[in-house]
Amino acid sequence: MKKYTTLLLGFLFTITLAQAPAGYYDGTDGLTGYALKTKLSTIISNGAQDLGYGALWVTYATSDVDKYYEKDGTLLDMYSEKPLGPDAYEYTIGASDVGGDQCGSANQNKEGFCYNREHSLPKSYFGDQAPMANDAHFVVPSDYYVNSQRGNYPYGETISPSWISTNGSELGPSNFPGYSGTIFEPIDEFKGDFARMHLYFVTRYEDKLTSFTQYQSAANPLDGTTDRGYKQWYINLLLKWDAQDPVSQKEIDRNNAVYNRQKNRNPFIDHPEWVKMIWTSTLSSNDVVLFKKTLSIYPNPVKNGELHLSGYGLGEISKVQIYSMEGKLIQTIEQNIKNTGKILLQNRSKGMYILKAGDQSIKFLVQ
Ligand SMILES: [Ca+2]
Ligand SMILES: [Ca+2]
Repeated sequence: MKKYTTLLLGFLFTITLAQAPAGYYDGTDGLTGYALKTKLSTIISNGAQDLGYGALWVTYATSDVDKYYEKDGTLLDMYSEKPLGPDAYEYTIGASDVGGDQCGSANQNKEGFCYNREHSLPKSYFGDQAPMANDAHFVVPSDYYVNSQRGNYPYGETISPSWISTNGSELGPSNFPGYSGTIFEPIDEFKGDFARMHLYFVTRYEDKLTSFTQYQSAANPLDGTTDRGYKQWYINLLLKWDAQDPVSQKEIDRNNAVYNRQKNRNPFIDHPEWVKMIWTSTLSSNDVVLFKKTLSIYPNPVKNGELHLSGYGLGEISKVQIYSMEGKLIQTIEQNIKNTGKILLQNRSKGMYILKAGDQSIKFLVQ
């Protein structure tokens, strides 16, 4: 009985932490569409504090700690974290003069050297102005080198990456309907996290969006409107990512930690249902099927050099290729791949690999 009580208390505690303060979202009842968005914009702007750019380092010490993967108290960097582990490197939180790995003035162009502050919505899209530039709800800690590779490219999806980071984040031409320029694709684990950050941005800064048109470019997904906020292809992308990677405990904790610092919240973490109540996707069901990744690998991690592929459309696939994380082709399997059919790996070295079949890429770990 005592055990159940403890479990129940733990459960209640978690739920309590996940909630916004009583009354925070007062006035939203019955609202939908862009009227709801405008009300949320007022709510989350009210009392929001701009702590400045330097304060982000301090915020990260509570908002971006790995309590979910290695659970080792190192920095949780979404551009280098490998959910299946092991990470290629870990960062100690804090400035270098106190033993941390925060970037200083002598940064090196390689992964794993230091972490800095990444505007997940590039700062060039809004002229690097405050308070946007200092907002921890979408400015996150990330590896310096991956951050610099990403540059000012919008997020998107690619099936032919020109560059892949150690955790599988990709740079390449967009394959997402409606955009064909270069994009940066974070790993699946964090796609919803970034989608909800970007939906927060066009809600929090709704009254400033028209002024950002002076920074407009083909790569900039902001559309200059106060309501929808982004070009339709980008809304389609964010809604897809929001649906495929729902709110996690990591995001709930992060929302609370940022709230404790800058006194405003991301409403789409507190109320995920509001995303679809405000925005509408124009992706046709064909597009959704075309871009739905249906193949899966098991077991993953792979043991004994044997992996099995399963999923829709396998019968039409006659070639499977396996790549290293650096993009080097390791093995080509040219045979009719049967559902749950076995593939024997020639290279059984431990590490992360990518399997490509048709237009799909799947990452897997060899143990
Ligand atoms: Ca980690
Ligand atoms: Ca996630």
